[in-house]
This record gives sequence, C-alpha cells and structure tokens, in this order.
Amino acid sequence: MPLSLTPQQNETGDDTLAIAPENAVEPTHSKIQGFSSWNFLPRRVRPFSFRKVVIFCLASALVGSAWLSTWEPEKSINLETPVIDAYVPPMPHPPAGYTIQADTSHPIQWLRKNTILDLQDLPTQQVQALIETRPKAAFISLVRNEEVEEMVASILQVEARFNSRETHGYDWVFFNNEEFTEEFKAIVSGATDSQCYFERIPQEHWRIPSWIDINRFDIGRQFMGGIGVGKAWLQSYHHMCRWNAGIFASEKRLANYDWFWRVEPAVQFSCDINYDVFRFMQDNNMAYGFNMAILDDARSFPSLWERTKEFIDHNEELVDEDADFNWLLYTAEDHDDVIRPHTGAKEGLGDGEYNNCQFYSNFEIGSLKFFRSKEHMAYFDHLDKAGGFYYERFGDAPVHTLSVSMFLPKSRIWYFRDIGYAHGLCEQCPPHEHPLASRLQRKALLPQEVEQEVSKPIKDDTRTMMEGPFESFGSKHRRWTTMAQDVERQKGIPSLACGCTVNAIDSNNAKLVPYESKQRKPSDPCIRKFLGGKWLVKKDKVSDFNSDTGIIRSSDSVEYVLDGRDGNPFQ
Ligand SMILES: Nc1nc2c(ncn2[C@@H]2O[C@H](COP(=O)(O)OP(=O)(O)OP(=O)(O)O)[C@@H](O)[C@H]2O)c(=O)[nH]1
Ligand SMILES: [Mg+2]
Repeated sequence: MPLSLTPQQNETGDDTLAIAPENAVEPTHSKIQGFSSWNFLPRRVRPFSFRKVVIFCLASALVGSAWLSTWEPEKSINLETPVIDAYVPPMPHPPAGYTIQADTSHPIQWLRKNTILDLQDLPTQQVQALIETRPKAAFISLVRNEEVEEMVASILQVEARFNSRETHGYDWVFFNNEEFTEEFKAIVSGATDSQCYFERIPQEHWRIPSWIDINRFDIGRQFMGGIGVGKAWLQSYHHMCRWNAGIFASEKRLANYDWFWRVEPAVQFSCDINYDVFRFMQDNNMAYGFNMAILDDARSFPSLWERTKEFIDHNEELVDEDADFNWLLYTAEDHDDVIRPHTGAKEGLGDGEYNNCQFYSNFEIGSLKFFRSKEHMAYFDHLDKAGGFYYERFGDAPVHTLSVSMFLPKSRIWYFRDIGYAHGLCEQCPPHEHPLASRLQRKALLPQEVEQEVSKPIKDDTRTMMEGPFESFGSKHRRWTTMAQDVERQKGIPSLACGCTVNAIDSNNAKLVPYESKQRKPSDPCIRKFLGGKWLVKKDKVSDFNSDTGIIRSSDSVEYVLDGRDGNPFQ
C-alpha cells in the first residue's frame, strides 16, 4: 500500500508524523496540511503565527530584490582604484647620468589616474571639464582618392577604439596632392562624427625642388628600382617621403593644432585605448610617440648618416644635451661574419655608425611644435638641399628617428606598446591577457569557487586590486562583481581589450629588410636597443641532452630573458 506522510495528533495531544492509509479522509483545515502549520510542534514551543512568518519572508524577499535591481556595482568602486596595475608599459632605461622625474609626475602614474574604462564612471562636471580642455590635436592622413575604402577602414577602427568618446572627438585632416573628389569627402565624412577637413597640398610642397638634377634623379631611381628598393622608382613616393619628413607640419590647416596622430589607409587598431593619448602627450611633456622600432632597407638611404654627421658637426648647439643616440649606433658587439685577412679578426661594422634602426613612422603621434621647430627644420633643410629625398630614397621614418633622437631627451619619446596596431606585415599586439582572467575563463565557477580562486596566490599585483588583508566579504564581493564584468567584457586586463594575439616585443625587427640587401643587423633588435637595461639581458646558452638519442644539442641562438609578452615584466 502506498504511503503518505501526514502529521496527526496522537492520544497524548502531541503532533507526530503518522503513516496514513491512502483512502483516509482528507482533513479540511489547511492548518493541518503538510508542514503548513506549527501543529507538529508541542504547543509550548510553537513560536508565533506561521502566516506571519510567511508574510515576513515574502516582504524581505521583495525589499531585497528591489534593492538588488537598483544596485550598480560599478558605481560603488572607488575611482581612485588603479585600473592598469597588471600592465606596466616598457620604459626606456635612462641613459647614464639622467635622473628620472619624481613619481608623482611619472607617465605611469598619469596612466593609472587617467585610464577610464567607462565615462559613466565620471561625474558630469569632470566630463565637461575634459571636453573643454581638450588638447589641440588632429588625426592626419595623406591619402589618394582611390584609397577611400582603405581610409574608411582605418577611420572606423580609430573611432571605435578611441575617438568616439564624448571627451575626444578629435578632428581629421586629410591631405592629397590632388583635389579630393566629392565622393571621397562624402564617404569619409560618413565614417566619423568628428570634423573633417580635406586639404589639397600646395604644388610647391609636392614637386621636385629647383636644385635637383632631374637626370641624376631618374638614373638613381631606375637603379634603386632595379636592385629592388621598394617603390623607389615611383616619383610620387619620393614626394611623399619628403612631405612626411618635414613639410607636413607647416601646412596651413595644421597651424592651429599642437598635436598630430598619423593614420594611414588600411591599418589596424586592435586594442581599446582607454585614456586620452593626446592629453597623455601634453601632460607628460612628450614630443614623440611610436609603437614599433625596426630595421628598413638600408640601401634606400646610403648617405643619410654621412649627411647627419655633417649636420651635427656644423650645428652642435642644436643637439639636446640629454639626447641619447647610442641605441642608433653599431657597437663593438656588432660584427660581420667576414674575417679580416691579415689579423684574423672579425670585420667590425664601424663602431659609432648608424645601425639603420628607425621608428616605423606610419604610426606616430607627435608634437607639431617639435616638427616646426628650428632644430627639425634645419636638419630637414640640410638633408633636402643635399638631394637625398630624390637621389636616394630617404624615408620619413629614419629622418624622424634621427631627428627626435638628436633634438630630444629620451624622456620625451614614448613607446606606445599598449596600442595594438598593424600595417602590412608589421604588427604589434601588446600583452592583454590577465592571469586571473584566463584562469577564470577556463571554467564557469560557482560563487564559493570564485572566492577560492580569488584567494589563491597569483603572480602579479592583481591581488591588491582584489583584497586587502581585512577586507569584508561584502567588499570583496563588490570588487569581484566589478572585475568579473570587466573580465567578461574585455577578456583581459581592465583598460586593454585587444583583438590580436600577443607578440614578442621584437617580432617585427627585420621583416622589412629584403633578402637582397646585404646590410648587417645590429646584434640586438632595435626596440631592445631603444629600451636598454633589462631588455638586453640574454638567457644563458643552454645545452640540451636528449636521453633517447644520447645527442647533446647546444643552442647558439640568442634568447632574451624578457620577450614582452609578460604583462608586467618589471615587477
Ligand atoms: N595623395 C597621395 N598619397 C600618397 C601618395 N603616395 C603615397 N601616399 C600615401 O602616403 C602613405 C604612405 O604611402 P605607401 O605607399 O603606403 O608607403 P609605405 O607605407 O612606405 O609602403 P607600404 O609598405 O607598401 O604600405 C599612404 O597613406 C599613402 O596613401 C601620392 O602620390 N598621393
Ligand atoms: Mg603604407
């Protein structure tokens, strides 16, 4: 016989659970059904009306859920909380004798304070103040009408990753040696809410200067084209390099701007940029920002270094006293494989000669004041008068590199490792995977497992974001909720969200050096030479014993202790 459990009263008056037969008469009063009353308890221990308890519980649940629906965890975070603690940008090792500024004015402190994931976290007055004090800055693009699609692709990325913020909205200025078509203007203007200007470059800025021997130019470019120096046969390419190297900053349309960010068609910006890059430059007294330092085909500028030395010899007073040129020069370590016939020594590459390293200038953020300065203009004129933009193919990249390295201290040149960027073959993707994030992404966790995960030791200082030694559970929970949202939204470090795979800091070093070019590479990649210090520390050579084969393999290849994929190599 199937059994049902029903509380019943026994002879002694106590409620007990008795086994009732299925066909027993159903009690009519709800109080005596199941657990819906206290009847099963002895009368003296019954607390108070069961109905009151039920009403109290329902009311509490209603109030609780109303509170939860209005609670916005992100509003409860302290805006002072550093949001980039897990990522410290690689900084150049200061040259000997150079003192670093006090911590308060350090660019990293600035980034901590001014990285804002969501503008809604800021009070309206602060947003308004940021809008009103925007630096005078613009994106500039040299582009042809037929590159409209590629241009739009670049604009959309810059806008999505940076410029569409209410506090930014920086202007776009497009330059062309021909008139822009109406179609170009309409399509490009539709890709941004910002003000667009379309400028035709004056003819005197885009033609072979009077002092150039046209025959020599033609023979030179045929020769360079013949040996495979990229685009050297194109007359327009020489105009372009010359314009970008020096003339651009004097274009009338740029007169009212202090800062520029160069954007080429068909480039990619793969990471969110959660601070105002122009304000960063301005507040930290920067003058030049880059994001790749690489080698290029040295056959395109054979006389550039001679011309530069000649300039320095005649204009020593223009060179900054804190300028650091060392990263651009071959050292005794940079030797050729050629053995000198008489001494048996390896052929030196010429200590103190230019090693061809350069900032890859299709991405650059700079001070227009610098590029209009007496120093830069004098250097540009010197190279221009020597004819190097036509008889050879002096590029704007080595010219800018030599110029900023000569006239500025390194502290005014900034490496934007955090800006994910790609141009053709060369790509830089910064570290953006948070150690905690990757651990949590692997599995869906229950709340108590989250607590366990959070309290596990982790390598970096994320823990300081997550907890203090006496932090309450509630506060931990709020922090966790906030962080979990970021992790979910950004799949990485708060402040960095990238659509690219992290690459080593030096992965682009020789990509642009053609096989035909016999140039020797400096013993360390350009970016490592620029950063110096820990970035030059090599791993000990290892010899590998394979117990299966009994073969000892010894590796001669250079490996560095830091490869730049680690989010926080300096801690
Ligand atoms: N208006 C105009 N723009 C040009 C001309 N030549 C080059 N440019 C622009 O100048 C920039 C650099 O030119 P590219 O041909 O891409 O030169 P590059 O970046 O050295 O070469 P790649 O590695 O092949 O991209 C691009 O933004 C071009 O759109 C030209 O004759 N007229
Ligand atoms: Mg290009």
